[in-house]
Amino acid sequence: MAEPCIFCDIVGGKYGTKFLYEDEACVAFADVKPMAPTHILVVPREHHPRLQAAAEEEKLLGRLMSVAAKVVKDRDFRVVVNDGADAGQTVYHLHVHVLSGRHFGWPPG
Ligand code: DGP
Repeated sequence: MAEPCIFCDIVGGKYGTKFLYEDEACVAFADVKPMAPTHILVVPREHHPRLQAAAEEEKLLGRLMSVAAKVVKDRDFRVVVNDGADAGQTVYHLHVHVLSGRHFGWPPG
């Protein structure tokens, strides 16, 4: 049996999460712990534990970037993928963070 996965549950509609965008490949919804005035997660419907494990999925990865750009419309924004524990990944279902509404420093923390 597959491991429980919070994002699989959200994608499957278990909690009635409001989707800001959805198509056949992915959904977008607000992060529960926002790090910026706007903090949206773009999440594939299919379970891939992390970016490294989805490296061959070029079409899907392109879609995630395309949706990231669409959900923030024309505002300046930052896209982040935390891939693995040292990079800060806590949910092991591939997702793209889309952050906007404030200035972001560089280098990131
Ligand atoms: P990461 O640390 O890169 O794996 O990001 C996981 C993000 O997911 C983190 O910013 C908090 C968010 N998150 C975790 N659980 C939930 C949830 O149940 N609902 C929503 N909307 N976001 C969640």
